[in-house]
Amino acid sequence: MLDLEALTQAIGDLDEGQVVELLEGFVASKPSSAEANQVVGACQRGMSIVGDFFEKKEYYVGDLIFAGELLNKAIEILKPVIGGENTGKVGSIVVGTVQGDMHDIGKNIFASMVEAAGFVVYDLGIDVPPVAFVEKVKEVKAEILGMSGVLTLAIDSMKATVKALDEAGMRDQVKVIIGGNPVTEEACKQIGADTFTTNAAEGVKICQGWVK
Ligand code: B12
Repeated sequence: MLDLEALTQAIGDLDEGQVVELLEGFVASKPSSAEANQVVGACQRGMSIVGDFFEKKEYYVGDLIFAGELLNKAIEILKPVIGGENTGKVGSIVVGTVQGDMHDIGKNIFASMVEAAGFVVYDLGIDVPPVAFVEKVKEVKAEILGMSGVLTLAIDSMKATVKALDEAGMRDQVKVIIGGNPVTEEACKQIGADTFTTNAAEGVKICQGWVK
């Protein structure tokens, strides 16, 4: 198992060479998906360090952009080993980053993992307006809607989306899960989602439970 703290630190330091070396060694060791999920968690914590430096004005927007590219590269390396266990119980899920928010790294991680677990995934991308979520859920008769967002304003967009589902008379036909750094139990209640998580692997397990 690789040194998780060293990986978190290397991401926080934006040390691409070290990140790639650690991850390539890890993938070559043929890890279990549980170990791979721990590595995703270490990457996530590294991004929090980047966020803290940004808040303290030690990193700038250019560093955030680089961090985003670095994490996308990390996830590409990890893709062959991450993913929920494929239970063969498939369902369909619409995912997207909510209106006003361009952050898609966490959403992409969740989408890859839930797809690896056997779900049919309809990924609407970033900055998705409520009406687009509603139309897609209706079109593909999705069992689950997964919304992602990391900006504080994402909470309002998630709430507007659940309201739009309600107004379309569809709220009872679809389970709603939300993810991303700012989601909490309180936000979940306020939004009217069924559940929330800041851990993609946990999100996959919840979705599997829903389509049993
Ligand atoms: C990388 C980054 C960027 C990149 C994004 C690149 C990309 N392609 O996504 C870029 C440079 C574009 C960017 C831009 C901006 N950013 Co930015 N960014 C970040 C940073 C450093 C990391 C975010 C991230 O990828 N985290 C790692 C992922 C893996 O974590 P995650 O999203 O939580 O996902 C995990 C779980 O939550 C879960 N999950 C996520 N989604 C879902 C969905 C479902 C359904 C499920 C089940 C699970 C799930 O799975 C993932 C794995 O476990 C954060 C700092 C931080 N602490 O978050 C700031 C941060 C989010 N950004 C911030 C800001 C301010 C901005 C800008 C406004 C900066 C600017 N002045 O322009 C813009 C906003 C643009 C916009 N409108 O969206 C602030 C937000 C403040 C706030 N409270 O609103 C933060 C917190 C930095 C800070 N501390 O100030 N950013």
